[in-house]
Amino acid sequence: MTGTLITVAPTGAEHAKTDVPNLPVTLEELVAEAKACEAAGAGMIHVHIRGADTAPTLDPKRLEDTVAALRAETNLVVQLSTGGAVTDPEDHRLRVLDAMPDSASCTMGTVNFGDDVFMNRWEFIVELHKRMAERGIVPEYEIFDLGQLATLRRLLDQHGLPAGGHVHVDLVMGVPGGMPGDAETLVAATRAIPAGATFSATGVGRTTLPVMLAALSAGGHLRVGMEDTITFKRGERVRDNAQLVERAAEFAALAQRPALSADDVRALIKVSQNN
Ligand code: KMH
Ligand code: ZN
Repeated sequence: MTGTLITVAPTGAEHAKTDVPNLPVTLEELVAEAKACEAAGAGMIHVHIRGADTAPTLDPKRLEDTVAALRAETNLVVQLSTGGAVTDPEDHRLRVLDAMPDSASCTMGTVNFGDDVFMNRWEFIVELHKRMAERGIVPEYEIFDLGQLATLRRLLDQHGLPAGGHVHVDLVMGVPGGMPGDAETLVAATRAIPAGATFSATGVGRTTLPVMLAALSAGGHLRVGMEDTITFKRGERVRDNAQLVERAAEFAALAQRPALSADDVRALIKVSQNN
């Protein structure tokens, strides 16, 4: 692997704008952050949107407008979250695909999520996987715990490869209730990732740096962003998402695997150029 896919996850569904005033929640804020992150080295954006009240929403029109604006203003691969917030019902999460993003997240199982539960039933996972395959949307299989990699193998064995034929996995590490964010666990995960698949990794909160360094040394790609961490270093809040992308791009360059352009990312995870 000669380059590094850097995905930015700028918003998420968990932080409140009142607690994190620099969190991008309007379309204008999101597009501005996306442009800065692309300039800093991001190739893909993992998108959660907010409503006018700044609360997480899966409103279909807002999702469509978001995909259109990101496509018009950036060259980033646009990935919508089908995870949404822990309170989102399955039908709303499935409906996200109607906005026809290039890619969408698809989590491989239920996991305790802090004091909440992030529900992902087997039948729901299968439905997401099938609908993405029918529409040519490239999934990113989100893995919060090691057993979810067994679910991924079961999914691929029973229901075939995703759109484009390539499997890309994202290890979301350090969520309270999921796998720890450390090098040992990342290596264990790499052993269970299907042959030929690519993976990226992100560590939430204080696991950000250990996971980033472990992922790079294991040949993986990186996800960073304020969805996963709002602290840049001990005692210092993140300035903006581009600051996190810049740091990831610097680490990737040091590892002699510089940040991939959005077009390189399309080629890597097999996103159709028509999207
Ligand atoms: N917000 C979490 C409950 C995803 O985007 O697919 C789920 C999540 C995963 O962020
Ligand atoms: Zn997400």
